[in-house]
Amino acid sequence: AKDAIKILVTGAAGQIGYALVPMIARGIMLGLDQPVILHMLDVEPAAKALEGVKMELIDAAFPLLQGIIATTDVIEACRGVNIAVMVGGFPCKEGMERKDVMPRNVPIFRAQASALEQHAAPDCKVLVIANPANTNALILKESAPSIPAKSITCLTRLDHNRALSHIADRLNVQASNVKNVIIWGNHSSSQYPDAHHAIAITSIGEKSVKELIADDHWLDTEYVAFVQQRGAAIIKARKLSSALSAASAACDHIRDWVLGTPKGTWVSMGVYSDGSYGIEPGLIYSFPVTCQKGEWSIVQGLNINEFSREKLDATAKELVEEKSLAYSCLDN
Ligand code: NAX
Repeated sequence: AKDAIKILVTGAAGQIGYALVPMIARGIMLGLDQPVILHMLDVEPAAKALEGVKMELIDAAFPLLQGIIATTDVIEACRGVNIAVMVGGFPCKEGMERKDVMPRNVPIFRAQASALEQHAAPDCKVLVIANPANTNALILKESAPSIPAKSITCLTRLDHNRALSHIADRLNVQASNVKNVIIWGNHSSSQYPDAHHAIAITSIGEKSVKELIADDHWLDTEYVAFVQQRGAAIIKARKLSSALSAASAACDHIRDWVLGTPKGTWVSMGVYSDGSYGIEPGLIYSFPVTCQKGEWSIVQGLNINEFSREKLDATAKELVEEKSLAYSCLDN
């Protein structure tokens, strides 16, 4: 039998945490033959609720779940973890802007970064979900210099999955028959959902989505806006932000990263920019990536037209602004 993998979920008493931990315990993240040990972290005011989540996990008698740690101690939470899913943070309440939450999140991510650096497994893979996800991931990276940049990512897979589903809906096919959309840039409304390179599997084989839809105007306008604003639409409908879809996307992200992407398929991940596609190095930016043997690499050589170029640069510009805002909080 395989050794158990230790998975940290921060903010585990929250909405996403509540949807995510049972998925992990059921083997949706790492496979039905992979035992797991859950490390759940939350803050003191949520300690009781966290204990309740632990009780439910026990009651579910998950065959793959070999252990549960529920704690408010960040060091205990990080000890020996192989995977860290960072969901907890200071929430952006109504009327607040990024510049208001950044000073709250910077110290959280700094502290958690050093706990991971000192106590997690050396090859620990980190996924940041808490918003502003890209910039929180960057703070984590900057605050933990011994963790390789390749090990720190942020979640744009939910946006990616939304982008797949919306094409599938338009073409009247299953989402699993669409692939290779791209989310470029920031997990914010400046992101660029790009279907110019997407492919759909139809009864006559693989076809370009651009060809099948034959409406570039729709792809460049309504489609982009739909995906960008989907998160807001969920909040309007549920009075709460996306949780089950975010948890499911987190499982997709980690599964593909650890077990590899299928041949001929790429996915979107927020990763440390190396300058690919002219994006300033040193930003956590969402790119199309393939994964193999536990490592992601940015898909190279895609043709970027003038329209897309502008969108790629606009979302990069927003990330540069967030970065300088975050750095100004670091100095204090
Ligand atoms: P909730 O407010 O339900 O849960 C957050 C949990 O984090 C709470 O239990 C809170 O006590 C805990 N927490 C706060 N500070 C902490 C700290 N320092 N250490 C550990 N735990 C801490 O929010 P939820 O709906 O679960 O969303 C969590 C985060 O995900 C938010 O920042 C949200 O904006 C972000 N999202 C990101 C998405 C993405 O695609 N990247 C999509 C979904 C979601 O909006």
